[in-house]
Amino acid sequence: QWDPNFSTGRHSMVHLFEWKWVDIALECERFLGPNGFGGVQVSPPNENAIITSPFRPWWERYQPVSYHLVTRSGNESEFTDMVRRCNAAGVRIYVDAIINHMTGNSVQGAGTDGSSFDASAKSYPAVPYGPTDFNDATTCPTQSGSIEDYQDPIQVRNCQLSGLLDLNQGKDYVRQKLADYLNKLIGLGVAGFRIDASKHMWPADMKAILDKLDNLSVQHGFTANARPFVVQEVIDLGNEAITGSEYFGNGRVTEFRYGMNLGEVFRKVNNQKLSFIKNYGEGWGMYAGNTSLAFIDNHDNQRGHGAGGANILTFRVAKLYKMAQAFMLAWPYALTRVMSSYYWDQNMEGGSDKNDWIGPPNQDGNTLPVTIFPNGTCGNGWMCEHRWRQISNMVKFRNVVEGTTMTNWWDNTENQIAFSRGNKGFLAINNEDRALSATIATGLPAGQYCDVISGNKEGSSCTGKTITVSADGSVNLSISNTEEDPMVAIHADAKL
Ligand code: QV4
Ligand code: CA
Repeated sequence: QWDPNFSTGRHSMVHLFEWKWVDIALECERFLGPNGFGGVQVSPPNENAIITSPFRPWWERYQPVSYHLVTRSGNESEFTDMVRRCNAAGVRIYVDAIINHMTGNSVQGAGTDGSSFDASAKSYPAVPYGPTDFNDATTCPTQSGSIEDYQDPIQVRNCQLSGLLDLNQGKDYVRQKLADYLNKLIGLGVAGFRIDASKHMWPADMKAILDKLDNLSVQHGFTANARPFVVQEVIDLGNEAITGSEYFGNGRVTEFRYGMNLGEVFRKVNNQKLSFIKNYGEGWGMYAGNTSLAFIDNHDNQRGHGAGGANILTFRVAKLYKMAQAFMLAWPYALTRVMSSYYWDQNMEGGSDKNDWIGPPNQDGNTLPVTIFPNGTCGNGWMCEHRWRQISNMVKFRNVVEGTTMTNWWDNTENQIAFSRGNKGFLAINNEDRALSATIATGLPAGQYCDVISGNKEGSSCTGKTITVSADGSVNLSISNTEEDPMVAIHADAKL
């Protein structure tokens, strides 16, 4: 269902992509809990194929071998400990559930828990799955067995996505195995799931599996009868036979147009302008906010996989990225997810990154720990965008303004905008190549406020800019376009 089951007062999640369980537990206690994050999407915790060519790619984790909780992120006891500690810190855990398929049809080797499998024989003894548990020529209409035409819903569901052996979720045995796996996670205290490759499963089959799921566990702090949160990964840019709305009955759906369009707007391509986003969300034809998950980038499209293309904003274009994240977190649309990445050297050839496979920072394949410098940034190659002040403070902004509507929209018809959230918050962005200088209504009570983009409120002072709101609620605002972050954000909890 659609409710993330966050603890009170929290309203965003972060994808700690490829992090180890021990590091996520520490991050929940030392940063995410204290800074108002609602939850963490974790990488797939189930045993996956060990891919050695290329060497240990991030995407090996999208090739299940079994539902044993042993991967490069850690083992079952580490996973269990992480969920318990994060729940205790008020931070939920959402599992990336790979239930559409198993490994590639020609992948060999063993799994991360040592389990054997034989893809060519469609045999996964550690589950167990055998050939009759997979789609085949009786259910997939293509000769190749792969999806060939995305305008044919039967192929998209019953044939192989990039050669990944396609489970037949129409079978009770398969439905039960998948439900058993998800129920085990629920029993450990997990709050819900990001369901991978949902486009490639029939909504009714998914519902049959979801209906088998237990209520969330009360001893992990969930209210009685709480249902698991569900967000279904469906890439729907409006040009295929399958639409995200087919999945609304099961839970939320990823809204990829959100990040794709904002990438164009902030890069000012395709004649897009910032002033056009005054009705962003449903006004731009996107799904209803209460059934969507919004994000600027994800683990696929930050490296050219999935959807969004070259305009997707990532940590590599930090100035625009922070502006887009600030807008998303201040804007009253959808459930918001912040990406947290690791660095890799791109090798662009012919428009694509030959290094798009590179896995997490590692030593001989073993994922490196996340180290934290005294200034709060991360080492060992972890980007930690979620810890950037401009982003983490906007996660708090979203918490403060929850329940208010967007008011006082202002723009200069080009690339300077500002708006309020009721009488609780105010954001202004200057994406022009000249200064923003205007007197603008903030919706806020008169007083001095700390600008949470440039600093933090500490006691009764601000480590960044102090913004004065006049008696009539307006601000004489000037934002130079040459500032590191050409925007200002103030809110009720940052009043000095
Ligand atoms: C290769 C060939 C195939 C061939 C196959 C034979 O490309 O034509 O049939 O070998 O075995 C990896 C390799 C890919 C390889 C495949 C199977 O990149 O070349 O096929 O393994 O061995 C991630 C990566 C994929 C990766 C996959 C499995 O993006 O590159 O494939 O993991 O390791 C669509 C879907 C959407 C999907 C998106 C990427 O609608 O659901 O494509 N997004 C999700 C995840 C994504 C993941 C998958 C789905 C699959 O977000 O990360 O793909 O689980 O839009
Ligand atoms: Ca399928």
